[in-house]
Amino acid sequence: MINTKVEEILNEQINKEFYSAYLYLAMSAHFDEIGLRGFCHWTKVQAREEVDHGMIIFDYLIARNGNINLKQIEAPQADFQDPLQIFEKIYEHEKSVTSSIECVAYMSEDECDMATRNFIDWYIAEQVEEEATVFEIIKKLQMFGSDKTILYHLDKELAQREYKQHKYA
Ligand code: OFO
Repeated sequence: MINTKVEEILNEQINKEFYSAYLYLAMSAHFDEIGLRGFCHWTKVQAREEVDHGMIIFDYLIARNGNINLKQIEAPQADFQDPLQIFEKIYEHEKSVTSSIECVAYMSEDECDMATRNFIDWYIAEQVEEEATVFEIIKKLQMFGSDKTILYHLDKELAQREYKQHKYA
């Protein structure tokens, strides 16, 4: 049986991961509208990964005989601007998710739940990767975003992203 405080923070984290999926889907729809198909694809793949992140915690809680307490998912914003502003928003969002994952790590340690402390390490590494990937795209957009030809090529590059399902083993 899992510690109740840890159970609660993991349920909150499931909600945050599904909210992330909603946010990326809203962005994907915007990119579709403005004809940036590669950006649309990239954010849609990210949305699928976020659903995986939520599901991994869901499966982990069940494996630990914890209670699932699904909360309401907030609606994401629907009005977006140019790709650079959107990716800056993504970066801020991912930094906040990193902080909440770190809170899960702290709480697991505080409550001497070493299984969850070990489990959450995968998320800590994942956040480092996500922040780095997003920051890389921001740098490209900052340097070349106003050049439509380069934006076109960046759109082609983002269209190459492949979805790989993340699972709780
Ligand atoms: Fe789940 O990694 Fe982004 O939010």
